Amino acid sequence: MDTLAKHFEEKINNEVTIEAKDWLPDNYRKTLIRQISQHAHSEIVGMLPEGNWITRAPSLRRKAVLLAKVQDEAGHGLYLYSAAETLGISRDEMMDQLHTGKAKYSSIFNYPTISWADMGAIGWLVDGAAIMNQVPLCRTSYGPYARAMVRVCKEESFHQRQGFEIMLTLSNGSEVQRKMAQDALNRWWWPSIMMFGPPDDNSPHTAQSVRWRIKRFTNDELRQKFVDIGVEQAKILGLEVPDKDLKWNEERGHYDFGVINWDEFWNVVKGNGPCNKQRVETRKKAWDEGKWVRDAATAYAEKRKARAAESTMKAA
Ligand code: FAQ
Repeated sequence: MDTLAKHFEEKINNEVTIEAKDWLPDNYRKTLIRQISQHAHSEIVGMLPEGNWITRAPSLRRKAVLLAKVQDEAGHGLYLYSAAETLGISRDEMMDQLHTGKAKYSSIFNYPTISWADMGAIGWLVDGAAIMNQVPLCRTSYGPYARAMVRVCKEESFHQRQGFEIMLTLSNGSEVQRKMAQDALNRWWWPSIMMFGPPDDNSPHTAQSVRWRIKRFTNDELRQKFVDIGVEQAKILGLEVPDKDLKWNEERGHYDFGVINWDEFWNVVKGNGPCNKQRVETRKKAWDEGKWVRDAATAYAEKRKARAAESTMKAA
């Protein structure tokens, strides 16, 4: 092993964060670009299912909260794209990969939001799953990613609480509202536990990512933690988790749960979920329609740079 690689390994083993200017093995860089850019794409595609309900929120308070949440997701995309850029990929390249299907985004955002209760279920379950996955990422080995995650997690906690509160209000409301909440739980539970990715014995990246301390837990470990917490939270809501095989296992100290439909998961990941085409089309349209804004911002930045250079020359 050459000196640079040895130094890198030592840093990883001693929990010293890797920074943008450090030497990195090529595959470490590639893995991070893949994971961080896919994470960023998930944040901005994730704005769409909830954006669908901003104009139909049931009160001004709910509308303001939802609007703020969706804006937060855009901010998360921004921190993450910026973190990925430190690894040598441009924003345009990442966008191209999203638009051409070369890069993935989370499977969960390919499901439709058909009732107001879905805003509750997404906040409670989807943001809940995101936090479970992302809190350990605050200790990921790449510094710019870890630091971005600290702020993201603070905001995700607020998102999770607002979702749970929507579910609590609905489940304590009229019979129709309670049914709406149960229906949302029925539709979002399984896709949420799929979010953690394929099982460990079918996850090509987990072992190496855990060795590099990019991932701190495996997909199955995080999924189990999420199920254990989610089932207890559903009890508080008085709702039933749609899994007849769910059972507390005294020996393991965890809930056993039913078999996940991995065919459905891969089908969605491959682009055949209920909303995949619509999501990518919407993103492409937003990108095309935003071109004039990017052009104007670039022209303005260039002009300022030229002016600053001119005044430095004059002063010299
Ligand atoms: N969907 O070997 P692994 C959010 C792919 S943010 C689609 O296990 P890895 C906030 C995977 O990319 C949600 N594809 O891979 C929010 C790989 O394909 P590739 C996103 C998936 O990377 C809330 C292949 O399968 N969070 O929700 C999925 O070690 C509400 C093999 O998988 C993050 O991205 C999936 N669910 O582990 C926003 C967190 N799972 O790349 C709005 C950071 C796996 O070889 C509203 N990412 N695949 O073509 C991670 O922790 C990891 O990347 C995993 C996957 C755990 C997602």
